[in-house]
Amino acid sequence: MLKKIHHVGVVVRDLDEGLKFWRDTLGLHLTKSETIEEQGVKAALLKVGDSEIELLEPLNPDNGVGKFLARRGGGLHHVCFETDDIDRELESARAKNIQLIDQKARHGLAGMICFLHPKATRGVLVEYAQPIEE
Ligand code: CMX
Repeated sequence: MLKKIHHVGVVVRDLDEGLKFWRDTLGLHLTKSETIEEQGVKAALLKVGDSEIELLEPLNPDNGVGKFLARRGGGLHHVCFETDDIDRELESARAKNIQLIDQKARHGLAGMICFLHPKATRGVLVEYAQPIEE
């Protein structure tokens, strides 16, 4: 079951510059920051109530996030729903013939994650995340 919006992804040109607004000006609390080579991004999660904002800086201009930045100049990138069973969620999406980006859940900043293709979701990139207890 999809439980809530876990985070909203926002693409920025420069993570530190992005933090100046989201953390320093708005006052959101930075909970995690990591370079995820496999996703080609530097990412940060900032808490707001029960949800988060995820900032993404592309590591190179040729990956999906890099092309998004070049084309749209940054801004809202994806919405992520939290689930307590990501494998079942993926199976359910597959059964509904929704085009998937990830055939299997993998590690991301928000835990185990997977993406549905924006072509199959009316133009909005959708992520599912199952947080990992730390
Ligand atoms: N929202 C909506 N549409 C998007 C999009 C987005 N965020 N990113 C790309 N698109 C659209 C493009 O506009 C383009 O549409 P048209 O064909 O109509 O022009 C199409 O998708 C293909 O875009 P592209 O620039 O050619 O980029 P790619 O196909 O190389 O990659 C995508 C697009 C979505 C498959 C890729 O970015 C991806 O796999 N994203 C998921 C992974 C990701 O974003 N990781 C970073 C987050 C890490 C984390 O949260 O942990």
